[in-house]
Amino acid sequence: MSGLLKGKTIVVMGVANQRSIAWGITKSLHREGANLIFTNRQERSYQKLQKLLEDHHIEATLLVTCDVASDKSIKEAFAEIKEKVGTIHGVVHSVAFANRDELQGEYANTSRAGFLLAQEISAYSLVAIANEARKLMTEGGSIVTQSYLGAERVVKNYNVMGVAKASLEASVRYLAEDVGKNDIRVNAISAGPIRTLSAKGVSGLNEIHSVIEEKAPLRRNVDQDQVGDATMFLLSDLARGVTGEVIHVDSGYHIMG
Ligand code: N5H
Repeated sequence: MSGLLKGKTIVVMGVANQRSIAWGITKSLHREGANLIFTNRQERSYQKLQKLLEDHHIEATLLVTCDVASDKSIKEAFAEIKEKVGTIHGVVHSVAFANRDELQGEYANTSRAGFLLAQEISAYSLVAIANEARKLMTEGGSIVTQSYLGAERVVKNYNVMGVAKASLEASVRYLAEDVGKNDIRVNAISAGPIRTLSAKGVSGLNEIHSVIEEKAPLRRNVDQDQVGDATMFLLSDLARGVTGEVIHVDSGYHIMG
């Protein structure tokens, strides 16, 4: 441990299991000495998280229920954090959802309800969370979300999620302007493809991984730990001059024509 986050309290949203990007991030934040608060959608997910934390000898400051589809739930979660912990210095937003049947075929077939659901969970949630979290960031802060190249380019099958991530990345910029006056930074990591529970069952992942090995400058795929370290950097004071940015952690794949 080099203690880059010593004395900082960070809320991590989106750990489902050991393959979650948010879990890779958790390990990096813990290594650097952060106090960690976790949010989960359902209380029954606590057990899995608690086991992971135990296995890795990580002591959570607090576990809170938070359903990002509900303003009431978001408000209650941050009220509980305020009451039990007080000031926070960071938020990790690693949450997304789209209907599986809309992550294939033509984007043009996206339903109104499916479009709105992807936007609500994957993009609007950052807005609502930033607005609650800022009230607890009385010493300044850093908010980091997770995106993907499909926000910038057409990536086969990503479809409605690509449009939601475009909205998420634009939200990062608008939010950065709003909360910058309170010394709060907002940034995104655009990670290369990683096999997580969320993406389980979606087609075409194997092929995308081999293309990265062949074409990315570093000729290899990225993992949760690499995303964890880059996210840690953005949460730390090393990144104090960085806001409104999208950093690609993708072996350089996005620069290739
Ligand atoms: C081009 C690709 C591959 C195709 C698209 C993948 C999109 C994945 C993201 C969304 C969030 C996945 C999703 O919502 C799946 C759900 O419908 C079903 N899964 C679940 O309900 C599981 C159990 C839970 C845990 O998932 C969630 N989200 O709650 C993109 C890939 C190359 C890169 C990639 C995998 C990007 C990404 O955004 O994750």
